Amino acid sequence: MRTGVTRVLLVMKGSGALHGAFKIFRRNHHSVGIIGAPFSKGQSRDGVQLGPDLIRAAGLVEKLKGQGCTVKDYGNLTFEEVAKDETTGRAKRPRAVGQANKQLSEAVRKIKNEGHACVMLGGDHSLAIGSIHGHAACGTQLSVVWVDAHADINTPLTTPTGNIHGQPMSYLIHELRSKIPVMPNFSWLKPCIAAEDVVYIGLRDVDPEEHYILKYLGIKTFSMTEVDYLGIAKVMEQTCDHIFSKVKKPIHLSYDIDALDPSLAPATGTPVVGGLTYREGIYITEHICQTGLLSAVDMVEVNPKRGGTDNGVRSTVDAAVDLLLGCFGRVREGSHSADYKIPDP
Ligand SMILES: [Mn+2]
Repeated sequence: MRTGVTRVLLVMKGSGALHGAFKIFRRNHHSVGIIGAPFSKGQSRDGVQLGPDLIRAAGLVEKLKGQGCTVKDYGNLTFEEVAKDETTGRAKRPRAVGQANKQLSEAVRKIKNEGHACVMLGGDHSLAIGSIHGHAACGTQLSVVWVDAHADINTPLTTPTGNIHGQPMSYLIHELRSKIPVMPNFSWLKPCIAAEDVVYIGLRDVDPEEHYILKYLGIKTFSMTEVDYLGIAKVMEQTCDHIFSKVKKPIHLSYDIDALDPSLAPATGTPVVGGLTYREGIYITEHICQTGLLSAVDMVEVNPKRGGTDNGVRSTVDAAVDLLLGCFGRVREGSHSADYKIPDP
């Protein structure tokens, strides 16, 4: 527990004031380990490999420290070029994606074993394969909260584009194991997530095959329609009811910046209109932080070559930083140290 700034929060749980029992969450000290994965081969647009350094340049480490976190930056992974990387099934560049994710999995496992909450800065969303695998390799069963405009659950045989950033969930979920063909450089990977431990938030561009898979597996989803209908507070309440229904497991938050509306976060490879507002996006992180169970976060698909304008890029990167700050204790009401006193004249 952090000395100094530890506060006790009163958070109302339940669907209404009468129904709600008050639940006490203690804000703990956050020890954060950051790993950059400047990788872009899970899709075909140049620029997304610049995400990690851009997010750092916007002051992520300093700002996390400024709100009382301990931060260790593990730097960026370096990835070797793969000379011949033919398509497998329909999946493009499987060798590069498989190798990069193997490296990332090992890095994330190390960061978790050293006791940090892991922040993975992407790079494209294919990196969730290694990030979640490495996190799960620490031995505990995980819950995954996937915040994204897209479901990213095509298999290498259903994918309409071939881009593996649209497929990571299919490799990770136990129930899809028999649907995944043998892929070069993927032999290290075993599924590590149960379909019932996954929740999606922000969906609005789902392929028919993906829609079938989500229904077939009974995965909990909150598309933008549910966000509109329920409001983000109820979405988060129901998200936590779902992932905590049996046992409270550590949470892996996989945040694709394209979940946010493109008016706010245009610098991304596959923007889709009608996304989360800044406030909804931040609320998700605040709520998950308050569970005390956030164990790893991916922040992916920031692409400065897709922003259109400097302002568009800046707005996207700033949003990514603010989301990460929300994950680790920043609250909009402000905060103060426990020993603060108003100065006497
Ligand atoms: Mn995604």
